[in-house]
Amino acid sequence: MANEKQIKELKEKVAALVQNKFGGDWYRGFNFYAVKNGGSAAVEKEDLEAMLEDAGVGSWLTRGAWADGIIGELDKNKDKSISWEEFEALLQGSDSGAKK
Ligand SMILES: [Ca+2]
Repeated sequence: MANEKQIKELKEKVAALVQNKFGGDWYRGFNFYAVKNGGSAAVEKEDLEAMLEDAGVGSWLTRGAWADGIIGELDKNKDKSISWEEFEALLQGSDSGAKK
């Protein structure tokens, strides 16, 4: 998908969103978006696009591609949505996570 720099930017922006909107609680943030469309316990493409929009990632033109790329990276069981367990992998990657 995206290159290292873009992924770093993505993580920083999403981390800032979680910090500002959910007091740094990733699980709460995840659930907020997971139930947004349709109410499943997983984040689907639409939910992810809403999250990216709130985080200020990409534009209306590029956000769909971002969402596809992120789902491609994180969706281990290939059900086209991201469970909390799958999402956690993003937080544990290299230098991201709850710290800023
Ligand atoms: Ca999945």
